[in-house]
Amino acid sequence: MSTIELKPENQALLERFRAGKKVALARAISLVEDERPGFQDFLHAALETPRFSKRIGFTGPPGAGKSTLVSALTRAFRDQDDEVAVVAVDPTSPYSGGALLGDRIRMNDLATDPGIFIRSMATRGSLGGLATTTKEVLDLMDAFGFQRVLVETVGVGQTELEITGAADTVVVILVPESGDAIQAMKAGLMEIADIFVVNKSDRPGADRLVKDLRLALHLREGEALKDVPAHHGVDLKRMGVPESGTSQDEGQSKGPEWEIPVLQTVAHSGEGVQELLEAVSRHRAFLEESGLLLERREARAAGRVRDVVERELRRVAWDHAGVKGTLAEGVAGIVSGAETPYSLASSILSELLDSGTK
Ligand SMILES: Nc1nc2c(ncn2[C@@H]2O[C@H](COP(=O)(O)OP(=O)(O)OP(=O)(O)O)[C@@H](O)[C@H]2O)c(=O)[nH]1
Ligand SMILES: [Mg+2]
Repeated sequence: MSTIELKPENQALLERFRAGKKVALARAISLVEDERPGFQDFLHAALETPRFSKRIGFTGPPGAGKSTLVSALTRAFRDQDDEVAVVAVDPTSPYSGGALLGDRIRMNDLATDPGIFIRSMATRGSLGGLATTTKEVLDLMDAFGFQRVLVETVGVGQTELEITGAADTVVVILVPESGDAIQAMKAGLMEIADIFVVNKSDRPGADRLVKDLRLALHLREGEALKDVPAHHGVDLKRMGVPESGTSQDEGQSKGPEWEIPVLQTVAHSGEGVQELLEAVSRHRAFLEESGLLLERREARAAGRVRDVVERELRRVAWDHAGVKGTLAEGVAGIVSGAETPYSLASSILSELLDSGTK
């Protein structure tokens, strides 16, 4: 791996970052968020020695109690002496472009503990999706050496599904008000949840939702098995053999299985938090024993590479002087009918490919 020489100020920052200075971490995050000169080199240097936090993602509808639950878990992890980073990812408001929610304030009581680092960030780019920058910030948290990184994202439709790519364990938080299990199924939450939590279990309807979810999970499992041929299309979450483990499965190792638990919590009183903590540990053990942890890390790495390549391609394309000219000159032709967006795009692509990538 090539060692890149950093700008002197970034080198100094890297040294303080490696020495575990929280101020340096905060600076490094700004460097990355603002995409300041040399930020990619900085990330390269910071990630050269791989380090992995135990990452847990929390997603669910607005107001489900995600932050309250994350706070409670953070306290529990601190009791085990783990250093914890919390990243709260807010959706970009289509109206103001700013962060909608002030999680930092709600988590204030944790902010004085030096073993806790809290960062709120607004997503940029696609609504609710995890921006490349967010993933880079999470990588920085790993590199800094936190034992735990907790990521909170607001589920606002399909877009929360990206949390699977960023976390080892995904906790989906639902509340009695958030609708029934069918809705959860439709929203794709069954596919991403490693653990379901029904929070606000002090409210009516919680038991019902728990029952529905358990039933839906069982049905889904039944459906999945019915369609699964012996060696293909096996749900990765389940890694390996169907429950019945018939003789058709010879040749396939009988790996451990994960049954998605449905837990109940009352986040603000701490009820159920211990059970959640245990479920998270069990899932961790499962990830390690099944080999799924490695698989998820590799999938995440592939995604990160794609992100970086795409960002660079975009930059190279739109910074290219020739391309700028072709675009500026060509648009009038589209309006007049001499060109179409496709013919102009094709000229631009030829221009880029002919000139290499610089
Ligand atoms: N009754 C009840 N209220 C709760 C529970 N957990 C959280 N709350 C309250 O629900 C409100 C929202 O809690 P948050 O933790 O901010 O929820 P969130 O999911 O992080 O919200 P956003 O980040 O805004 O989407 C707060 O007023 C909490 O005190 C619970 O178990 N029962
Ligand atoms: Mg929140």
